[in-house]
Amino acid sequence: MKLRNISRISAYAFGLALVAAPVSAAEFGMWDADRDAGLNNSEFRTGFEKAGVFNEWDADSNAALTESEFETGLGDNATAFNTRFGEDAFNEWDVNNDTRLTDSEFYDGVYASYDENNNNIIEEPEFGDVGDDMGDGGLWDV
Ligand SMILES: [Ca+2]
Ligand SMILES: [Ca+2]
Ligand SMILES: [Ca+2]
Ligand SMILES: [Ca+2]
Repeated sequence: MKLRNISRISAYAFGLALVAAPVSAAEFGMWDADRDAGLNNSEFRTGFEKAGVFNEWDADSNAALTESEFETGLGDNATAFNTRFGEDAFNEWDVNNDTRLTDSEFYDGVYASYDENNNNIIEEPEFGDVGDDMGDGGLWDV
């Protein structure tokens, strides 16, 4: 009886270990193409584009996101998104104020938001949030 309980507990612990294993879709080292321990805008964009968020959200495939496409894309993640990027991210990222986000406006906006110390490089600690948001069930899990 006692033995059986122990084996059940270790099976449970083993299951937890599997669940707790990192499921991040994003690896800093793989994104940092020139290995200078920071991600510049183009390294970030190359890595981030693989998630396919912009194209997925761009429902009519006209290479621009309207606010409605943006909100539909966010769906249930709107609250988490607003916590991370602020409630007015769409308008802040729309640099030319034409009420549409091009892919560059979108990627630049996301990039600048993760670059918390505003030095135009995403360092590994800043990248932690990117990894979280790109993992299963994260903001960018499309
Ligand atoms: Ca780099
Ligand atoms: Ca569109
Ligand atoms: Ca725009
Ligand atoms: Ca930075």
